Amino acid sequence: MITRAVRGGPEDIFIGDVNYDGYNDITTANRYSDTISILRWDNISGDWDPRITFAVGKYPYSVFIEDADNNGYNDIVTANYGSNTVSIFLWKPYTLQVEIFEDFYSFEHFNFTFLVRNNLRRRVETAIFQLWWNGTDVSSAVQNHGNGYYFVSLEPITVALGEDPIILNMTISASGYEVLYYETFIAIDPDTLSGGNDPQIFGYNIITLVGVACVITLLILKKRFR
Ligand SMILES: [Ca+2]
Ligand SMILES: [Ca+2]
Repeated sequence: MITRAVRGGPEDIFIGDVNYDGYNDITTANRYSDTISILRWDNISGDWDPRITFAVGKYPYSVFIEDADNNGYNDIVTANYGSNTVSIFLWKPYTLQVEIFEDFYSFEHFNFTFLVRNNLRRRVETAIFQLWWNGTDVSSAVQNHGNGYYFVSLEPITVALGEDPIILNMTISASGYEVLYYETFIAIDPDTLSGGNDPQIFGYNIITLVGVACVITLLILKKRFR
């Protein structure tokens, strides 16, 4: 048997997915402390996270998890015997964040590893990418490497001085999150790639920036100081 502490006077209990991550959690209505306790299941650690406590109305007798406002996300409601009220906690979806964790450029491949986390910095392992490289759908090239890492190898497109950088844009979705749109502009000067004789140093001679103006400015500066 496993025991977990909650707040004073647990009167009712309900198991349901309170944070819409696909895993059921435990919620109790705590009659004598006018609170609910939530134990969220953490599938990475294989245990429940420490309890979260929320104040509700007086003498909560029952708690229930269901989508109360019909937006597709579960909410938590309690019936409060002592105050003739219900307390309603509406679920607010987490937001996704993505960053380029690693990149590598050569004449054969442009390789990227993206790290996907939520706004609580927790890694998201169930993200689905829609990815366009220079306007071409390359979504099927994205590989899920686990632990929030997603790898993709793209056909190289280089950009000479004066040409526009190449857009890499994507939408990232995962259950329980609002869809995220992300884009970056990539300008790799072919001179930069051919400048190194050792392919292993290619990854260091790169220019990756967000924003067309910045990229072009830097390319010009780079040429000037050569
Ligand atoms: Ca859950
Ligand atoms: Ca809802």
